[in-house]
Amino acid sequence: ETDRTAWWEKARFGMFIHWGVYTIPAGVYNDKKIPGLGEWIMHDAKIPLDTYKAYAKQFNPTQYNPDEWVMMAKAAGMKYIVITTKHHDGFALFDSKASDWNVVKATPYGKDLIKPLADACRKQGMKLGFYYSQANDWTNPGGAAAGGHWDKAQDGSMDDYIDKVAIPQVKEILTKYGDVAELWWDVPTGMTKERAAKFLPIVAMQPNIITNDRLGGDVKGDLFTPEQYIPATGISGLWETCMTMNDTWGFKTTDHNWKSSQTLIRNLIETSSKGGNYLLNVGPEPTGKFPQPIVERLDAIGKWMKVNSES
Ligand code: FUL
Repeated sequence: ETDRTAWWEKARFGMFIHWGVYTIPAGVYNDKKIPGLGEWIMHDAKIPLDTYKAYAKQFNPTQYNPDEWVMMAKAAGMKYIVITTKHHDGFALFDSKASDWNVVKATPYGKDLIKPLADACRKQGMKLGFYYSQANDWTNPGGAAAGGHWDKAQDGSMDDYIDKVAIPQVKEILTKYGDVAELWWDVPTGMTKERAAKFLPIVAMQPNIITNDRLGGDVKGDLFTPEQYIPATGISGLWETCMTMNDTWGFKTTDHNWKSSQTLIRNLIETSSKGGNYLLNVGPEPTGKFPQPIVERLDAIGKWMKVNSES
């Protein structure tokens, strides 16, 4: 334990939020149900860039109420939130000068989604962390795609993408929204040591930030990140199990395979008893609302926490 990580080690429970333009197709493309993760639909269905980008014109989360989100997380006993500022589809949920494929420029909503969440978290004493897909970017030219590109418009130099999109955007999210508690890199396709090293001076602009182990290029980070499982005992470093409530991170209309509240509570108990944190995912609808099964589960967890947790 260090001063920097002490709060995190006591936290035990956080909320992961996956949100973006993939909530418009929500698992269905050309009248076909696309199996797999909702946020991977562009990749898995090989949707052309123009077609996928057009979904943004329908992304209008007028019911977005970040104060309510934070209240729900808090009531469930969660101590921090990590939200996707940009997932693999390249769509930025924040105002960005580095790419026009962002919520302000590309959607009818036209407003930064991260700023009001950061404000709500600050007001309610909730820590806020950012997920950022640094390597996989399926719409900004030159961005990597696990398995290769499927549209000519994706072609370009990955180094240019890193220098002109990823680095400036990470700088934006780490300088425009106040203290950032955690930085969640993901899927380091094509991430060499040289490319990874370029991010480090920017990360250092948030001296108290906690980073995960997915930047690539042999950079270790603070957190080991078991995905969809709880590891055996005996892990020495800090670790954070992330997990979905159904079978997708991003909202899908076709996924009803929800874990019971009892299972989720048991997972939280098992994770914390083994010394890890449980980062439990919610995938909001395109309107900005949490799906009802999620609201019910957060509520049930909160009721249990009220009786059984220290704070
Ligand atoms: C994975 C990603 O590819 C998924 O879409 C999701 O974000 C998960 C937490 O990490 O590796």
